[in-house]
Amino acid sequence: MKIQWFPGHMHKTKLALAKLVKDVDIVIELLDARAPLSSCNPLIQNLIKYKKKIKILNKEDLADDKITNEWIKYFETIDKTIAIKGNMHNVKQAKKIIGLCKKISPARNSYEKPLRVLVTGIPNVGKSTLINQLIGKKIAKTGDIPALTKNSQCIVLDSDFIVYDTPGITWENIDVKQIGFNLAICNSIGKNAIDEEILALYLIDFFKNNYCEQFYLRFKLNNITEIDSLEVLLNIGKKRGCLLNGGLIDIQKVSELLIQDFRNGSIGRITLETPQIWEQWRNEFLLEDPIFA
Ligand SMILES: Nc1nc2c(ncn2[C@@H]2O[C@H](COP(=O)(O)OP(=O)(O)OP(=O)(O)O)[C@@H](O)[C@H]2O)c(=O)[nH]1
Ligand SMILES: [Mg+2]
Repeated sequence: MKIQWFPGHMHKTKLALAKLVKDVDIVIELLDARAPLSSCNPLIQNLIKYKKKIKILNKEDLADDKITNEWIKYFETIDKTIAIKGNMHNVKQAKKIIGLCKKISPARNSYEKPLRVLVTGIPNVGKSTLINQLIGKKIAKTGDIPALTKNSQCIVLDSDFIVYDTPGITWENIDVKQIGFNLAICNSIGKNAIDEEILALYLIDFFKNNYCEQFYLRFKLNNITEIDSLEVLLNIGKKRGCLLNGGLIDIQKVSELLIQDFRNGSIGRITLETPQIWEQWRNEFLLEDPIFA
């Protein structure tokens, strides 16, 4: 099942990024810590291949800390990239990131030679939020909707430090179902690109093998491994009062509720993929690792 979500402004962004990348000293790429390699856009990897870069596994407050550490190690050893955790609630992170950028490009430190930093990544991963943190003001528009930022924006942090906020970008054809679904679950794909019921059933299948206890606790369920996923979804709907007239379960409503519970961390800190799972997919789907694109 191919997922296609590449709205018009992303074509423009693709061209703008290609141009901008040439003019900056450092690229900060934000990944979603809950799906680090699914959120590693191959199109971006291609553009930033030869640049100094920092990968930030953002929204780490929503992800499984142990697996985030594994991913950090993965990017540092396999990709030889600086990788750090990102969390908008961490008030110290702006200072740390600015310090890191200055350390990477020490020569760019004056009005004549300002340090130019580009922030990029898939939609809704937290780019504009990070920019606002870096500059200490709410200049860039933020919100929990993929593709909120539609145009690139240059913001001067200091006379010697410039940051660029850019619109989130996906890639034309997301061929592997798991990647598309993980991106959609993390709310980085537009609402119309995939049906919520399909997504909710996929998520239940995931919870049958991962984080079972947390899932059971959240929805007051018993063992679900032997139960059909639709049955589980209907059961959650019943418990949560997602009912239509006549007492039927409102499948759309319960699907949205389940996905939203995942997105806002109500089920717990969950990561959808590990380096080991990625290895399996790579063999199964003959995937090229996006970081080697
Ligand atoms: N839990 C959590 N939420 C975050 C974090 N960073 C950003 N968000 C939230 O994620 C949503 C998207 O943030 P934005 O900064 O608008 O994302 P963006 O990458 O600029 O999105 P586009 O412009 O649409 O590509 C907002 O609701 C933010 O509050 C984080 O570290 N943790
Ligand atoms: Mg934005």
